[in-house]
Amino acid sequence: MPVSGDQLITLLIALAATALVVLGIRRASNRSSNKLKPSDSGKRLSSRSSGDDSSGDDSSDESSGNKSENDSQKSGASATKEGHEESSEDNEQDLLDASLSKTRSLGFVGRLGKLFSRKKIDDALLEELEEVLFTADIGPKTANRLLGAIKEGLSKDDLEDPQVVWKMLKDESIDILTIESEEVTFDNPVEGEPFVLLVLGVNGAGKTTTIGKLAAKLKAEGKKVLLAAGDTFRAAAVEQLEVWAERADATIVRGKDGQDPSSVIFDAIRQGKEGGYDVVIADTAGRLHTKTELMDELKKVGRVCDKALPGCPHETWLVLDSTTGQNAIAQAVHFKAAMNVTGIVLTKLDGTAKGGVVLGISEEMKVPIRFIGIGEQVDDLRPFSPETFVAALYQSGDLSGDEAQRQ
Ligand SMILES: Nc1nc2c(ncn2[C@@H]2O[C@H](COP(=O)(O)OP(=O)(O)OP(=O)(O)O)[C@@H](O)[C@H]2O)c(=O)[nH]1
Ligand SMILES: [Mg+2]
Repeated sequence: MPVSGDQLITLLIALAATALVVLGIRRASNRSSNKLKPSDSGKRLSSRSSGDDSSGDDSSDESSGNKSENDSQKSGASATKEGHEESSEDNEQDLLDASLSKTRSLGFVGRLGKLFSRKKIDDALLEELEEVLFTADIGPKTANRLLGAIKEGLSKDDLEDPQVVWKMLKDESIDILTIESEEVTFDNPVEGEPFVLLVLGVNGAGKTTTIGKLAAKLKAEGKKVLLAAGDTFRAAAVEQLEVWAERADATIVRGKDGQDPSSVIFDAIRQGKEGGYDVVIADTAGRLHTKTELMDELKKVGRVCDKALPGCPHETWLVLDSTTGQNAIAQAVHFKAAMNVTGIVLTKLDGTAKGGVVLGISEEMKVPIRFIGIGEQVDDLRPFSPETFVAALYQSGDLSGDEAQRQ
């Protein structure tokens, strides 16, 4: 059949259009299958994480992805880890700095800072220093020690330099807070037996909250955790621990209301052993009719722990509310006289001006501070480090920049 010129042109146009459509579909399918390649999606992620979000161009996206891959290969995994560690250390310091801001502005460090902002230190200033230290929340024993370090440890020339005196205060504070002790790893040296931690403290100090935070931390480390609801005197106390157990994904052993706390803790330790748990944390009552009754009850708990599993509790921690200032020091002394306290947890350091109480407790008790509570959330429990704490505590008085701040 003869074909006219017009028909030929229409046919060619149709063919060309079909070819274009086929090409377009192929390209599109290539692009989408490329997107699904794991290597490419990895590159995209790494380029995003390096902050290169602005470019919508695929090629530059890829090249920055390759570059960061190569860079990370060059520097190696350890460098990346160090980077993370450094930034998390910075975060920790920032968090603590924020928590202690009231102690620095309104507490004794704030008052000291005002004194030392004067150009020269004279006898009048030393007298004022004495007054600030002795009226602070650190207690007279610690005040004496700090003052003694300044008066006896520094020469006349040293005393004229506020920065030298400030550094002496920091160094002596680190000394006060550094109590030699073995690190607590929450591992029972006896295979197949749980590590048992007994938690004490007056009502409202933050025992249950601390136990919940700690349980979550240990669970995140892969440990099997059992909580013992040993505060059987208040129904609400058991319920509170139950809420935390759920939050931390830990198991809880609870008795009946009014059941003897020792028997609940005994059962929990036994169940901890039989059930292959790594850690048992026992909550206890914070208030009974009298202080003597409370201490007798706690002593009994201690004895029963040893019956359930000889040698335990492996650690006995006293939880103290830092907002109570010197009262916390008095409580610490009282508990230490009755129980073998092996660690302190200081709660509510966020938002208190009485952070200096940490020094008083350490000097008075000579028991290591294990953790500090800086909020009500599950991750607001931090391991205590004297250096980090002192850096945050005395920060505002550092006059010579970063180096001095981090000393
Ligand atoms: N801001 C702040 N609040 C805290 C911290 N730790 C505990 N709390 C709060 O303090 C209050 C008392 O805490 P609990 O854990 O119930 O104290 P407890 O020692 O178990 O008290 P009792 O069961 O009455 O003996 C709660 O409202 C907690 O949320 C902390 O580090 N910071
Ligand atoms: Mg409680």
